Amino acid sequence: MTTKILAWMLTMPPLLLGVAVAQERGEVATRCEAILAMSIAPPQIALPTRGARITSAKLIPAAAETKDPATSRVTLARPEYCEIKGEIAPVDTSAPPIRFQVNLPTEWNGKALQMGGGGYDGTVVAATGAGPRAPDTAPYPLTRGYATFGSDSGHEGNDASFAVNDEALMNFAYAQLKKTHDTAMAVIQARYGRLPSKTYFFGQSEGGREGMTVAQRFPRDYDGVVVTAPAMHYANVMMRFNTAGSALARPGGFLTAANITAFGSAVLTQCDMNDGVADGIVGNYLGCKFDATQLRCQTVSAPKDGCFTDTQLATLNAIYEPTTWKNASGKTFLSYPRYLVGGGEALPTGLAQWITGRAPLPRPQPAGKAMNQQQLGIGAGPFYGNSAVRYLIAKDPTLDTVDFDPRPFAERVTAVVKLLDSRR
Ligand SMILES: [Ca+2]
Repeated sequence: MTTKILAWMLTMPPLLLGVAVAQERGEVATRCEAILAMSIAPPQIALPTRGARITSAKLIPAAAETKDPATSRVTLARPEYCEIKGEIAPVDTSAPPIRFQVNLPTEWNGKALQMGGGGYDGTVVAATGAGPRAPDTAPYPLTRGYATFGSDSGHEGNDASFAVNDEALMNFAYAQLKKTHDTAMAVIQARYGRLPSKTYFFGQSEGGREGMTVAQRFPRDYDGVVVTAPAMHYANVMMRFNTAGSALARPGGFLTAANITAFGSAVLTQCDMNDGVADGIVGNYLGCKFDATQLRCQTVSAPKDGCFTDTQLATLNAIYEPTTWKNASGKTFLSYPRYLVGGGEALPTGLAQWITGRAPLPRPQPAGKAMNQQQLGIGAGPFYGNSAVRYLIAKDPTLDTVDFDPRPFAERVTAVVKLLDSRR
């Protein structure tokens, strides 16, 4: 609301004041709904598309903070904003569209924020909530007046099955970030009559890779990028997950909850004091030279109390060892250093969530969508890794990925790494 209108209203009696507010709200709603009629032509988007269309435009009223009595989960206050949903049409008609959402606050601070996804993406990032690792009570970016936007990255579903389509893979890798950005800029221009003075990107994990990707591929579009835990070596992360999943699926190779507890305790025993303070935090994780042999069971025939058999120690090694990918002639075409041991392994968000889950990958492995992470209780990593090998690399939804041999796929792995990894 401008100062001029405010000054004018202060001179009016209360009844007329109500009428003026209603009129202004009506104008804001009309301006929002008018965006539904807009279409974005291919030249307005710097990478090839068949243009974008708006599928929904509605004014969302301001909402106060709420707390879910069942979960105690707090949803912070949101301001009045215009919610725009739409689709960017692919060039290849068999590729999925990029679905996006742009949120235009009535009280705009003149700036914009693009938010990234997670895992394999596959759901529209609404961008109406908190940024990554934001304090619980920090007002949402939208509430602070940013025009925010996000997308589903050009496919639906949090698995890699989209990757059998080249345009969908390129969209996921990087192109959708630019296409979504350019489309959102056209929508912002239509609503406010000008482009943002500053544009930022927030993302975590896969969204962090997206942030590093825009910084490397489209640096002129952004004034700042904020990322946490960026999965920059994405293809490697996914292939490594399959290596871990393979070790866990071998006979006797699975790690139990007791194993993980014992491992976490041993890490703290060996490395907590490296930083000079016994506080359960391995501050000097680079100095943690963890010796796993201390976890070996004394009586291999009767492992108990979380001790590790030799097969389980091999699994632990497989989870952390360096990656060396060789082609069919034995030449190394890609390598990555080992993972670090640094505390937090036994937290619920540690190995249990990311690597082991409740059960190993089943053998034989069910095909495609039947490989359901939740139903089968597979760790996130082995699930993602299986999906990566099947769809990103081999394009075979029925492939059993345990002990997958990448050698025949060296060319494809190299191409996928070039597309997906933020290492330009
Ligand atoms: Ca410490």
